[in-house]
Amino acid sequence: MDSMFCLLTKKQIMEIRPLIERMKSIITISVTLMIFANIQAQQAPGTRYKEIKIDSTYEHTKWGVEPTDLIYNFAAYTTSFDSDDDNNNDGVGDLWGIPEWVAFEIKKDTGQNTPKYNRPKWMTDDSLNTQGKAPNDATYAVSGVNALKEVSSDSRYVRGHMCPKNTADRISMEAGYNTHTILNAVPQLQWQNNGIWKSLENKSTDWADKYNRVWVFSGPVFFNKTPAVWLGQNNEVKAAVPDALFKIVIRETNNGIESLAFIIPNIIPKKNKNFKKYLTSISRIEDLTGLTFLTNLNANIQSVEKSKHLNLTDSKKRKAVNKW
Ligand SMILES: [Ca+2]
Ligand SMILES: [Ca+2]
Ligand SMILES: [Ca+2]
Repeated sequence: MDSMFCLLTKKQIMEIRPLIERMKSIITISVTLMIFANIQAQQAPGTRYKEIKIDSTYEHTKWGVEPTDLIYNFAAYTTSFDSDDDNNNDGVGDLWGIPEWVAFEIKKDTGQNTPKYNRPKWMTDDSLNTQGKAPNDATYAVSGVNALKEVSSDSRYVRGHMCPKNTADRISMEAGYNTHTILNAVPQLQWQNNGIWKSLENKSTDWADKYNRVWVFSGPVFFNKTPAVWLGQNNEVKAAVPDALFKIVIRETNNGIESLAFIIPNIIPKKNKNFKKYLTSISRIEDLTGLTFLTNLNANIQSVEKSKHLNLTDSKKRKAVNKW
């Protein structure tokens, strides 16, 4: 009986061996596909950058944001650049030539001094530029009008950082250098960029110093979800000019999070640096952009946090910001 059982088992094994081999190759192919899909989900940055050293103690997308488009991870930030998907749901794909959101964590300044270095030149992403998806210098030169003395340098569109260079310099020179990419820039009116926007950026690093860590989401807002103004002429890749910029700043507390959300119009004159007046709710930004924030928090906490600061009076806005 025993020997017959052994014989049968061996025979059975021989019979099912081809099946086992087939299953092994299916598993190998599946694992390979899964690894490939993971690589696909995160885009490979071009060759122009300084070395990208990812520091795993930074959790740029800790609180979650959806949807994602072309995702690039840098040391100082994560960016989701617009692909040829349909942004405004009119059934036709569109290319904005800018990121849809940029997420970054800012840590307290440790006093570790990144040596001073020359402000880098803006970089395009060669691969995306060749595909007609990312603008280059020529696109932005449309608004350069440097030869026109009548037009001051303040009243033109420039590449505005979403994750600021100063913030990234807290990590390293390479991290700061790698903020000067089209993957981290939207057209901003220079006086807005250098005025109210800069004040809010500086305040964000101050908050990181005060609270050890803060997290920022930043990106473009198009009223009615469709760009009205574009940079770029003839065959240049176009870049959509946002009507406004959003910035959401988050800090962790003992019982959850606190957040401040702003929508800053792209036309605020340089002398007006009062960003407090532009405090709004995260829900308002979600309505305008179609993005969903704080997706890593449970639904109840999300809805409480997102409805804060909606339709406050100027004096209540001031109080809410001053509490930070
Ligand atoms: Ca998109
Ligand atoms: Ca698109
Ligand atoms: Ca469309």
